[in-house]
Amino acid sequence: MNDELTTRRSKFLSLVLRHEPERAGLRLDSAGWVSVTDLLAGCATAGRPVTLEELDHVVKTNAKKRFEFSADGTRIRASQGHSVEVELEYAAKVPPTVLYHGTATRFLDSIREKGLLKMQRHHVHLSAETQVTLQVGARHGIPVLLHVHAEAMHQQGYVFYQSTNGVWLVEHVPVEFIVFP
Ligand code: HQG
Repeated sequence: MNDELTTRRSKFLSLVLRHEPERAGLRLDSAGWVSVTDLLAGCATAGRPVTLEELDHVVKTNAKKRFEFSADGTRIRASQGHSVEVELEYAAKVPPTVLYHGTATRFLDSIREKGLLKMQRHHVHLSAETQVTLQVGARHGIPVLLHVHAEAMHQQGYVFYQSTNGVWLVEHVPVEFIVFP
């Protein structure tokens, strides 16, 4: 499968597994899983057919590891990034001292006022590295990297989770824990 087709498949899977499962006639279970068989059938019905081999390829090669199979391989879900109601059941985890958030300069005034908000997602997304994080910011405008004092937040009782694909998740980052450039 060429890169363009893989990206197209991945985008439709993101749409179905995170935001609009009904587009493929599906319902996610409470932890975001759907049966692989139902997904393939649903994609075909939606006019976006995908084979099991293609699905495997997308799951394996996706740079951000957006999707995961269940241990027995019969179910699939998005690892994070949902707008539909799901409980991903990640265990709370102690974060490193500093985590990063990539955003756009045009949001800075609002972030200085309200801290980092989860917006349409279930959590604020943070990362332990800076490269991809800047690209995440660049999706929204001129990118800017914020440092978050995650360990200090943890010590004050904020609960952090880490998704299967390594993204750190937290409900809210109050402004006093953010270092602006
Ligand atoms: C900003 C990608 C104004 C926030 C990535 C961000 C990530 C505020 C935008 C994942 C704000 C929300 C998430 C405030 C936060 N005022 N703006 N108080 N607080 N914002 O897309 O973090 O490709 O929902 O800085 O890898 O950009 O989906 O979040 O710019 O992990 O797999 O509001 O998306 O993964 O935008 O990206 P998003 P994000 P996927």
